[in-house]
Amino acid sequence: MDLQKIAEEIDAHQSSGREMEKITLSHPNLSVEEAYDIQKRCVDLAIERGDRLIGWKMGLTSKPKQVTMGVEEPIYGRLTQSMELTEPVLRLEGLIHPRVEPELAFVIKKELGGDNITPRDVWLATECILPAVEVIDSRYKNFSFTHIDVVADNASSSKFIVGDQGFSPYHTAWDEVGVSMYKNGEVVQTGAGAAILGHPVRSVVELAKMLSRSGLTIQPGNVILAGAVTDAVSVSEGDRIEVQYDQLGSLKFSVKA
Ligand code: OOG
Ligand code: MG
Repeated sequence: MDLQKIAEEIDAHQSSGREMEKITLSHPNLSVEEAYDIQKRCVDLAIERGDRLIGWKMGLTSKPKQVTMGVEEPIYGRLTQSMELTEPVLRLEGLIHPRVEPELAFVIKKELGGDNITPRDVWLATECILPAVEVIDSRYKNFSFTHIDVVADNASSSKFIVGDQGFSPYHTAWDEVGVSMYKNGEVVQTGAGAAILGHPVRSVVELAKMLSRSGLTIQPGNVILAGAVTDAVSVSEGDRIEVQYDQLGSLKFSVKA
């Protein structure tokens, strides 16, 4: 099996914003390890074109999302510079069927790695926590995939935005932070930090452990999206999204063509 060829195919769809068939239809025997290998090759292609790896995301860390997507296991993906929105506008050009979800982002200041990491290690290595919104956009038709497909497609990573204000890791109990997401002024989702594996810190623990299986570590300066607090919501041109986080203020952006 030519993993590079599969990566080049997925990369072409990620770059052009055209949907594709699931890779498991034509390659039914791919393993999870091979899917992560394909993910890395896709991101390496973006890096060759001038992009830069700036962090990681965890996905499918909440029960409601696992049930919605039909994949009952957390996954990770790679975040690059070009995915970060630097102004509060989501442009639809190059996207297929984007969905938005409220998240919390950890900014890491010390290398984190190994398979015996604990929450304490994560606190010692965390510079700050930021409110965040992730835009996911599966390259697969109907936003439908298996575990292997979604891992290869970089865990549906597309765009993300983080707040300007960082908060100390000790600012609040992060599992108790309530989140409300509004679309065009109406509440569309509510949840709390505990939706992320019981506590968002556990998501970073899990990421470090998963990466260590491939000999990788979280680097100083990395940003980590810990996973969605609620189900994701579809957006289209003209939508205004606002997410309010208890004690942390809100994040807003608009969706344009
Ligand atoms: C996979 C990515 C899920 C999250 O926070 O749960 C994710 C998907 O649902 O397309 O980013
Ligand atoms: Mg997410």
